[in-house]
Amino acid sequence: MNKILNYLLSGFFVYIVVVACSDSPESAPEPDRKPVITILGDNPVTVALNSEYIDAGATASDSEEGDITNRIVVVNSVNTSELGTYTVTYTVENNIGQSATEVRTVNVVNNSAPVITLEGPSIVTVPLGEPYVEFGATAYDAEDGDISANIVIDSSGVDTSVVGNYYVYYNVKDSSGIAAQEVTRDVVVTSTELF
Ligand SMILES: [Ca+2]
Ligand SMILES: [Ca+2]
Repeated sequence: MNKILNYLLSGFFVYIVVVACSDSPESAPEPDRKPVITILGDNPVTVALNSEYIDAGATASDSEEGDITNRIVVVNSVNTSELGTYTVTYTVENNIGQSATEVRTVNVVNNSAPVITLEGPSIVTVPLGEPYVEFGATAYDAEDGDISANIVIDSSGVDTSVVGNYYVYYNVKDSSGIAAQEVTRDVVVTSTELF
């Protein structure tokens, strides 16, 4: 009996919440929603003084209009020749004039970026069906020294069961959060057929 009462009460409660939360009880059309910007890469991001700042960009979508990334307007104030904190501002507007804005913070610091060096050849040929064997890489940072152990190797795109050209990506950051320029290795999977 208590169970049934509880059940009825909880149902009633849910009903009250639903009614209280819905500002348009009659099935009015969903209001057109604002676009949404998604910043790619780190935010905030730390870059070395006098280095080249390459912005990782952003994407924009609108629930009614889909992908509107190509309409993003970027204002990039980053000056890597001067220490400081800068911003990259992304703004997008949808077809009915609703806009969205996101801001990335970029810290330019007096600290150098690490450098990645590949071990082994930069182009590796793998016979179809054979495993890809990783040669590895080393990373050196002027402030931190050898940070090879921190390299993140992404070979997830390599499929040696299909003939083709693939890439392995090598990335590392120093203790200040400064990323090395990404290094790639080309993996060529070739057919073993003989003619
Ligand atoms: Ca919309
Ligand atoms: Ca460093």
